[in-house]
Amino acid sequence: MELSLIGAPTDIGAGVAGCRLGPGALRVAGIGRGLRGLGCDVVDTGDIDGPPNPMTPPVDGYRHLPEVIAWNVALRDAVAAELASGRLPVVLGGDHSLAIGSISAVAAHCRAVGKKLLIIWVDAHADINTSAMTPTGNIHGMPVACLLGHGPDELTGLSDQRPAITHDQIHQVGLRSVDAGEKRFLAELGISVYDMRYLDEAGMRRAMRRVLASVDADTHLHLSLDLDFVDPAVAPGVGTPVVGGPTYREAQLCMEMIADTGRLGSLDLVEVNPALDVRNTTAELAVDLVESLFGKSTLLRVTDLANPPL
Ligand code: 4U7
Ligand code: MN
Ligand code: MN
Ligand code: MN
Repeated sequence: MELSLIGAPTDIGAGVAGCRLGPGALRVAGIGRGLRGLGCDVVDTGDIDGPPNPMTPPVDGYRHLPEVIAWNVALRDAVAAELASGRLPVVLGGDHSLAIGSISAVAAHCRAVGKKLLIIWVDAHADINTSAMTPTGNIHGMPVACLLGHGPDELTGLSDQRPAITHDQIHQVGLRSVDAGEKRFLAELGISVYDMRYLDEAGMRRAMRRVLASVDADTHLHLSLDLDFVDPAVAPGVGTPVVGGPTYREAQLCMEMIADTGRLGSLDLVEVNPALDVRNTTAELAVDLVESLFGKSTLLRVTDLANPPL
């Protein structure tokens, strides 16, 4: 597997500063070393550039819109370049607004090469706010809406077509903090959501079996991994922690089941905030999860997807 790490050191879309330090923390935690240890060919392309965070209040429902656009244009181009050279981009965020640029590039690439794109959005939040319903104006709470065509033209138009993706191309897993407007919008759009209530009752395994049911040889899986997905007792270094998340083991299972498909094509690692962390715990957790995602397992295990274990 040929991977390219792309650092995007910004918290331009977040409410709390600090995840601009995420790429460095992930490197210190050994993201490159861990993936090379699994036999991957890893190139660290360094960090992309963008404007500083002015920490100003929202204007017309958006905080830092011009700066968010600049970062996402740069990331879109960097991700597109790696995909074009046949490498799997691993975005080291940075806040989750970066998924707009990242997934816009992935969606265009999939259309160009004739692959089916499926996005797994793993998060405590739905990130489907618009400027009319956002409680904060923070654009890291809006990437899903933007990718589906609801948002400012400069962000909804970053792919080869608008909208970049359709509602049936995304599954959300781990949600437990969804704003009132988002609840209505999720239902209206018919988005597939496996929230914590579902995971409590049916389990991570059943959720992921359903998420991955349509995956075939022509599928490109994109994982957008917001570290606030994991319970804050395990992942304290995030700007918007929400109690009641998946355990370490449940998060690992989620990654392992994606790994078993062999169809992962691109990855966002976002919302790690080293300024709020305890001894780089959250970046180290992210590296752990990513190792599972790229095939680390306890035993030599061969999974027969046609005949899964009960
Ligand atoms: B993250 C929030 F209001 N919904 O829109 C908002 F609760 O990328 C939080 O998932 C968004 O971490 C969290 O600001 C964005 C808020
Ligand atoms: Mn989140
Ligand atoms: Mn977000
Ligand atoms: Mn998020």
